[in-house]
Amino acid sequence: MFEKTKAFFTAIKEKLSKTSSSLSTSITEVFKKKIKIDEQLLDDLMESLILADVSYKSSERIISNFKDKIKDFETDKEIDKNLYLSLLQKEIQVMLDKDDSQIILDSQKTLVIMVSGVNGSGKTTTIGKLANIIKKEKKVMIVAGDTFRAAAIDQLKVWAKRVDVEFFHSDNKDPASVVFSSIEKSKITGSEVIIVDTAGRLGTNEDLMNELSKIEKVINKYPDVILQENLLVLDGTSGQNALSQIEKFKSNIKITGIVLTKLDSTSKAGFAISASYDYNLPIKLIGIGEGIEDLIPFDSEDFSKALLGLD
Ligand SMILES: Nc1nc2c(ncn2[C@@H]2O[C@H](COP(=O)(O)OP(=O)(O)OP(=O)(O)O)[C@@H](O)[C@H]2O)c(=O)[nH]1
Ligand SMILES: [Mg+2]
Repeated sequence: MFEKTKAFFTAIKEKLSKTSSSLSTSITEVFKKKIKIDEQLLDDLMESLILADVSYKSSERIISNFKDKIKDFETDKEIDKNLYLSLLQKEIQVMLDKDDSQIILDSQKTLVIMVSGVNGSGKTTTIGKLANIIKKEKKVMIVAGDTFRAAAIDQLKVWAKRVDVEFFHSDNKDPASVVFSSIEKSKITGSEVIIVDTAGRLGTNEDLMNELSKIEKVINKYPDVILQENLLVLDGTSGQNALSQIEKFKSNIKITGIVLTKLDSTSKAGFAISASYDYNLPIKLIGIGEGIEDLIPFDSEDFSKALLGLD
């Protein structure tokens, strides 16, 4: 369902070039300044990682494993920048690798994908793009669980039209009731995958967070319906702040994966390493633009290379 072509990879490199700029430039600068590996160089690398929004915990692990890898190299020789960059990249790739990074939709049951996150992170847009991918194999219904604003319902409706999938909304203001009705409706329409949009919320608002767990409970009541994915959408430009968003959402609902959006316009996505490593969450999809095709499966190798500006 989520296949990749060669043309696609070329496009990605282009689009991810902003993601790569900050970290790769600062790391390359570190290697440029120093010609030997020493404590100072390792400190400078650590600082570059932290400035690129990688958490202290993740940065420490990268540097300490990197140190282990290079301990057999002769440190008094001039450094081979490319070799070291590729060792760093592999360390980062391992931290981004997760067994469950794929969205799998091969069940016979009705599968629900719930999408949440803070305001403006890219939830609704992601749902439109995701519906466009899934509809190639399964009958999709997208559900306006963002009952907060009429404009939010309209925005999702426009996406439904654009990608030509079924759209469900209700006048009921309670999102859990809307989801309940959408599941009932799916039994009539034969929809196999239900994607639920939710209103943007800060993880600090307890009432709104309870609303999300109420939706989870409604879905879990049906034996023939599975909450297959509970995706947290993080704006790639939000830097370290994204990590506190993870913490708050995770303490209220069972997040199954992360969607990183706006990677076409940010150089602050270093936090992705920590999202994966510190919080043990797979990054499943990345958003690389506002267009219908601009949602792709996450690839730890491509992403870590883009971060370090490697081909
Ligand atoms: N460049 C870029 N823009 C994006 C991407 N994803 C979403 N956007 C834009 O970000 C803005 C917010 O996107 P929405 O999908 O409305 O975000 P949301 O999380 O549903 O917002 P609320 O419902 O208000 O909480 C829109 O202008 C989108 O076009 C992306 O991957 N790249
Ligand atoms: Mg929205």
